Amino acid sequence: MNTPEIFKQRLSDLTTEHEQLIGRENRPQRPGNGIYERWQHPVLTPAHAPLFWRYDLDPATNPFLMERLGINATFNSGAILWQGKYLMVVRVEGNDRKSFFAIAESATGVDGFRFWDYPIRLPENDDPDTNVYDMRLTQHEDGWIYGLFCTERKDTALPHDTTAATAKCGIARSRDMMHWERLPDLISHAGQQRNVVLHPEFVDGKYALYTRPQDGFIEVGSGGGIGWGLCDSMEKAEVLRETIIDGKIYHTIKEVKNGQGPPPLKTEAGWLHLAHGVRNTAAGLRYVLYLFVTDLREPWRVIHAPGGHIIAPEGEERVGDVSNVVFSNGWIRNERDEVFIYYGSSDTRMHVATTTVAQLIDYAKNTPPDGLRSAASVAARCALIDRNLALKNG
Ligand code: M1P
Repeated sequence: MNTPEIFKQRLSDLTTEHEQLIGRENRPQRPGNGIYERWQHPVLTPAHAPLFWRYDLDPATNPFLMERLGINATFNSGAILWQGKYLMVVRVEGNDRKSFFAIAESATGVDGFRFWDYPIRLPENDDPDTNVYDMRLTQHEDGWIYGLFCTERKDTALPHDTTAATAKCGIARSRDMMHWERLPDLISHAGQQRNVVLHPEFVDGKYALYTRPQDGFIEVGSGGGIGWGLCDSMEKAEVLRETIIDGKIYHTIKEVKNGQGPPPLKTEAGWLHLAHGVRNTAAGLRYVLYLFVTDLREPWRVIHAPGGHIIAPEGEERVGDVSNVVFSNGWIRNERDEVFIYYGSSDTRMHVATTTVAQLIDYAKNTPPDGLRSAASVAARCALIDRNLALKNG
């Protein structure tokens, strides 16, 4: 084949493959665990990125139809139900390791996710971001949709360490998901900030934030845990005091660190929270998701803390750029009180698990808390066995 033919054939093959991937029907994996249904295929992969983001489609300048700007990963997405559509604000990472945000839309929430034509052109502020990632979307009662994300920059205090970064909470807001206004970064007074999430309602007339004060990526310093702080304004956001509401605990799924996932969902039983917990292993860090519930009037007070993880990496989810990780910063409750939990696996791709508010509340109330000792775990299991054998034996 000559070069124009190669170009034509490749374009046709790539287009067919891409459309097949986006049109691929997804199915729930049954019978599942009764808490949620995992879906068979990832809902978003790097291959979902439009061809026109990756290839120069002009045969004159790209006769071999080479990929010019590869996409390495599509993961850790914020999520929102917007005008009847399921939207993810995806953390897209190029081959150059820079992350950016782009919106992918689906009519069903479980398949058919297609990126909008352009990534979000997030305005920078005076101190440009080196890398931005993991946006949490909050539809606040003040009328704005806020996107809180991590902004990383070189740590200038350590000029010779090319890996040293500072992490802060960047803030943007929108009314239409298309135009984004950048606000100053959150000022906090306790270490670095990743995983900051805006509570959807005012608390005592103030904006309320879930924070994660920590000295470094692993080093906790004086902080660690999911914090709670109030601030007067999002236009000059500053939390003066952070109180840990859900701390790290020895020999649990959140022994090394944890962080709030998406904004909590308001239910009759309290605020439903999804979070990630991290422990260390000989094979490296292991990230899992867990659930807890806080009081409706006092969202900083944990009232149900089911023990253990609700979602841990399984199968292909266990392998990727950063293996053995599941991470969620987006979920959607629809008008039928169904909940779509979007989670990234191994910093590579996005998945969905579906459930309902009723199931999550049942899980939260009826899963025994972590007894923190093997003997307590055995006691909880024996209590279950006792009840079941009594049932069986009449
Ligand atoms: O690589 C795993 C995760 O690491 C960070 O999460 P955390 O700050 O809680 O450790 C984030 O960079 C996240 O994006 C990533 O998935």
